[in-house]
Amino acid sequence: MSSKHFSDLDSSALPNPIPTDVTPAPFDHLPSTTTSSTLSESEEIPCTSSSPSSTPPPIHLPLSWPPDATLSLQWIHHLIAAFDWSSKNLPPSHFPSVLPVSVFDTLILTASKILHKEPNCLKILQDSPPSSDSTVVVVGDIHGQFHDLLFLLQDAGFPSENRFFVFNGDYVDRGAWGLETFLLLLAWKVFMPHRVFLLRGNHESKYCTSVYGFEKEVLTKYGDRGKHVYRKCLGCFEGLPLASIIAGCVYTAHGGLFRSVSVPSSKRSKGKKNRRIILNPEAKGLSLGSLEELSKARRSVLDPPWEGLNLIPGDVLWSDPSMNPGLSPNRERGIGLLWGPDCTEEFLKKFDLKLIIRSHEGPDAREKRPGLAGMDQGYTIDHVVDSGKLITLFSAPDYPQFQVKAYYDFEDVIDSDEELDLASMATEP
Ligand SMILES: [Mn+2]
Repeated sequence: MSSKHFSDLDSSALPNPIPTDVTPAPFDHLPSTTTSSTLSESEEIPCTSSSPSSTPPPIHLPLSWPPDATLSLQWIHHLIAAFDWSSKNLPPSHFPSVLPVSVFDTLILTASKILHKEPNCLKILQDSPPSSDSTVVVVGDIHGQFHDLLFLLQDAGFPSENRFFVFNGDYVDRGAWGLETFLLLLAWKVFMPHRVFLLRGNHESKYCTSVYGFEKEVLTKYGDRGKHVYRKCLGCFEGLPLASIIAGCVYTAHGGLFRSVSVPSSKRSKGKKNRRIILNPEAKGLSLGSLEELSKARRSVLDPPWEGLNLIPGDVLWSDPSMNPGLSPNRERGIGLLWGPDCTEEFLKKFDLKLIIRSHEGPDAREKRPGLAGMDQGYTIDHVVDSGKLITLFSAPDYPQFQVKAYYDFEDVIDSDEELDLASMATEP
């Protein structure tokens, strides 16, 4: 595909966002990322092929944590070169010879500490003057397509003092390099915590990663230390913030809008009988939640609940727009909501916003959604209302992509995460 699968916020919504003084970071020492080799799992470390990607990167492997404990741009270049090379030349089980568990531990601990402290809804460029020449690049689902992430970073330019990135979740599952993708993003987060922002997707959860490949990928790559690595990843997922507001006018989240969970005091005092009104998602009076409610939600859950009182994380991560007006339970997915153009208008107007950017629906999901545009260009404009627009953004081109054997049986499991298997989730400890 030739189109961009990410969104440069170069609309009038943002103040003067076109950078003039930034050139893309050099990739010239890296092996080509435009071709991808097919790799069999039995392959030994090849160093004799004439393929350019077979040349080991000019860095020392395994990677080590910097002695002064401070990540540098050079360290990130090394990480990229090492992951790009190993993804094309090493069997997955040799991954610890590239990134030892001890280095993984330090990276994920350092990143988790930063992420857990962030608020549910990040405020990005909040106080930026209108003359700011900053750009914000918003990225949709990546789903383990590491080489596409490298292309995207090269094409948009690396994060920098005036180039911000907001990643809209779904880093892992389906693609074969979810670990490389997530770890590179964590490294950027540690290196530039106020320029790179990582939101949670519905796949950053225990349920999804156990069905769609990431757990198996981690166990394959880290062997007998795999369970430890997988647990640390789940702990980090719990810390990911849910949403962002950019320059006071753009709301971004993986799924999108969310319900109000506030209980009118008159009902609360009536006790148990009326509590059922809140617990039943099909109850009348489903209404849009506020940014204040979003800020108070408890996001540290392995799997966002689809019942009970803590429903906002599940809505933000799983909901979809609809062309039908109103808010209704998302029966296709079994969790989250469907919201109509009237809700988009209500939300934008109430919070003085111009744009909603959400992700979550790839080409396969969109094929089954009559009335909504197909995901062939990487984004769709779904709602156009008085106050602004709603965009769906998906950044995994040619998805689903199986350049190497996927870590889940894509013929056996459901072909989209449309139908959340509630029975299976309920049995999870
Ligand atoms: Mn998703």
